[in-house]
Amino acid sequence: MNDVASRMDIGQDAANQQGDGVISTGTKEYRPDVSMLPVPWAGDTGVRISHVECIITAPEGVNLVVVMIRTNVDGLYGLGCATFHQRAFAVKEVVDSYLAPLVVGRDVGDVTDIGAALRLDSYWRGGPVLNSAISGIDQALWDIAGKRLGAPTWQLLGGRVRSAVPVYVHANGSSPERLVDEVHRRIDEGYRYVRCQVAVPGSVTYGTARVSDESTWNPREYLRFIPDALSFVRQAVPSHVEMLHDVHERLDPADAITLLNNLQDVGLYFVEDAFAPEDLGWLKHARLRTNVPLAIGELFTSVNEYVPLLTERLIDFIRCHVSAIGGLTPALRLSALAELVGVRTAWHGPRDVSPVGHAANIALDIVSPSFGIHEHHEFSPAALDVFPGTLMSAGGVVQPSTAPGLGIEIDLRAASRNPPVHATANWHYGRVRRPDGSLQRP
Ligand code: GCO
Ligand code: MG
Repeated sequence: MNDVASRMDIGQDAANQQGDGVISTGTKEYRPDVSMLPVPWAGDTGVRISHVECIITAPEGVNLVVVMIRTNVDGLYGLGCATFHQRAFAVKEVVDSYLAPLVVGRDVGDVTDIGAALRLDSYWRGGPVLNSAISGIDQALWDIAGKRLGAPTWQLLGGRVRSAVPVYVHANGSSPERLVDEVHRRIDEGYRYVRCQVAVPGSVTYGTARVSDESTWNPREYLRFIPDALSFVRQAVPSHVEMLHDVHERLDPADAITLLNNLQDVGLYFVEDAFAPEDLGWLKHARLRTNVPLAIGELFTSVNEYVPLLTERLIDFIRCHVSAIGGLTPALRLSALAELVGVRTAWHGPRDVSPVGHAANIALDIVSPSFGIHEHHEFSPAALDVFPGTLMSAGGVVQPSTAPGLGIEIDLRAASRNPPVHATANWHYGRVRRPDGSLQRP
């Protein structure tokens, strides 16, 4: 097929829907017939992408980025999570200026090919900005795939392998005693898995206090303090309740191994990010010297980074931020590899993953034999207004939505009542310093 002709045909189709040959993607205008990627096959579904919009909203003071794909079928649209809250406006620019022109006019059924084309079109692949933008498109197409067939997306991914998704929530304490109170509060709410973070005297501790300009972090104090603190909590909490802990890469690698050894008898469900992405070479050494279950990977931005960690069984749980690797399609491959090598998934699910992203995580959890645990965030009423259908937990588990697609809607009026926060609102990861003034990696 003649490339230019096919571009023109498909472009013209999409353009006709707008009536003037020009398609608007929020802030930008472009002519799809000169920019769209052609495909050497005819559309299978007959349903085309007609409009792409990238929405940033901050109902909880954190910028959530969501891509909305409209189609030439009245009322048929999809939503995908593209949240990288530290660089939200950069993601929107990529969607508006680069990805929207490439996908308008494409058949909505070409989910895998569209994602691959977007990844390769920039020549340099990956990175959290590009991947988050691609994830927004990818998840929105999976949402549309479900809606077209009138089925929840998770049914298209292979169907249930479990009756519900057990979740963990966060408990933070200003002291070990306060942390025990918090964990009990979580138990009373029905949770059975709790991530435990506790303030270290003299340090502004990850998970327990807002980082400010004067934030200091003393890794050696943390190393000395945390094993006894977590042991104390362990003894005060019923044994059926699983405790987790996030180191957030705040130790030198040799100290991380010492910490893991000292936590050996606490019986944690997993210890997260004991090593920074720069220090993964230490995992082999950690494996030989401790048997504490290791969770890692929320900072990874490519499925390929996981391959040696999985095939060499260097970690126990994958903590991938699904939008940072490009969406549901790559995450499906990753969960399949995890299943083959006996590693479990624990997709990253803090408040800086939108309700749409959480629903995508739940879709993966309910269909994956490799599922381990789901990180749950209890969204506020303001977030529920923006995203009707947001999944809530009950009795420590989340049920997947039975609505077609991912099951999450967006109320655009509510979104505009909760506009983005300024970029500086998230400028704190470069401000945490050690007692000698040097920077501490987040
Ligand atoms: C977690 C995380 C988050 C991150 C945050 C960064 O395990 O939930 O570490 O709390 O710090 O997502 O933006
Ligand atoms: Mg973490």
